[in-house]
Amino acid sequence: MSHHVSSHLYKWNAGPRRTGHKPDIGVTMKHKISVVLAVTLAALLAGTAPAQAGAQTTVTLEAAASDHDVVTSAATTKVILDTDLRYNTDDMYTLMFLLQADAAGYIDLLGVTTAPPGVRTEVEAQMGLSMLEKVERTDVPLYVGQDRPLDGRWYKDSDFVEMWNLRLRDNMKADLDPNSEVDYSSMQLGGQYDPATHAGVTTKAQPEPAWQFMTKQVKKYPGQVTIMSIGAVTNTALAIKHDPNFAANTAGIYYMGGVTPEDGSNGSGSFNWGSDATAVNVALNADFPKQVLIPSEIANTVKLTKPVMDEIVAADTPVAELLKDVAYPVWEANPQRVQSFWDAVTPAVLMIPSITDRTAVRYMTLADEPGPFLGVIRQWTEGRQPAHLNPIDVVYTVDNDEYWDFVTEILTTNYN
Ligand SMILES: [Ca+2]
Repeated sequence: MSHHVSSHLYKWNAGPRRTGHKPDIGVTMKHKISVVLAVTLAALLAGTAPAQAGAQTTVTLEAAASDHDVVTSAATTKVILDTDLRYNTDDMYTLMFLLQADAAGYIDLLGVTTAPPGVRTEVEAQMGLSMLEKVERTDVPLYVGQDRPLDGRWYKDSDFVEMWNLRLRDNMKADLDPNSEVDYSSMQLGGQYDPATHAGVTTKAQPEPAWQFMTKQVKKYPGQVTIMSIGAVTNTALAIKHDPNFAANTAGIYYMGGVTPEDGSNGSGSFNWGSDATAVNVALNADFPKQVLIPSEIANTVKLTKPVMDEIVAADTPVAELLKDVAYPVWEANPQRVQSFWDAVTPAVLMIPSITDRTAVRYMTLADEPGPFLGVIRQWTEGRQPAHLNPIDVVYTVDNDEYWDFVTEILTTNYN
């Protein structure tokens, strides 16, 4: 749990550490001042000083105050984030969003698992651990996920890859030669791999594979764990295959996945879903109590711009400091920059269901046989679906004003 981050980039002082231990005192807070008073009072009752550095805090907050209609709380909503995490991507913002939501008491973030298809999951883990150290949140455990698609056969078939002119990512290339060693230094990481941001990272990933963490947590907290799947669905599919009760015992799954046109016509697996179509079908067909899909098209309307970044980086929170150091320079260099915010819409839909503008129930499956249709999504509207398919709640748009207001509130509030 040490945080000897040697990089000169990260200059804030480590303040009092929050702890991962958050028993519920069963009080609904209306105002932040009440929260502070309640913490002090409860700490006094418990015979401890409030919020001292390194002290085990003996109280928790039901939830911080918000102008938004947040329906979740840490007591009822535990989240596992399954992510192809890299610096300066929407996955990084999603993690920061969830860390702050956890600190606010809106959710309980149980852990982070790394997923394809961003870069190799070990590299994502390294980036994730460095992010968690930099924002002083090493209380959140990180697990390495499986790199290879569930059904890796088409990646192993070089003739097929060549015939269809497929673009292979590095993890897929490695799969073509199972004996090859991974050379991280030569990986094409889209300019996102910066050795300086990895210097001095001492936190280790947890020894268990991602899927096992998922199954254990769902067993431990039946009906309370939401899987937030913002990469390929490989780890979740493995959890389903290892534990037949897994899906039914979750609270549900929220995906950031394929392209699913609102008119019901065929879609595509796109980045997240297309890289492991077999795994997506395993999950879509599993008996989750609830499945919510935020498709890629959401990014057509949800864009991060500099005025929002200006507001975020002006805040005095470790999360804001991290974003200021690693993300803000590109906004300063190009004030007109617009960044798609795919994955980071997902936490808002979970916490504020009323933020969705247009939704519909769809039934869907992906073509998962090797061939030119691999990854194509066939979807059905309500009443026309094959009987064996599960309903998926698809979110087409969110209220942009409310979304950015909530994102800004979450990322700029110091909840400690
Ligand atoms: Ca992602």
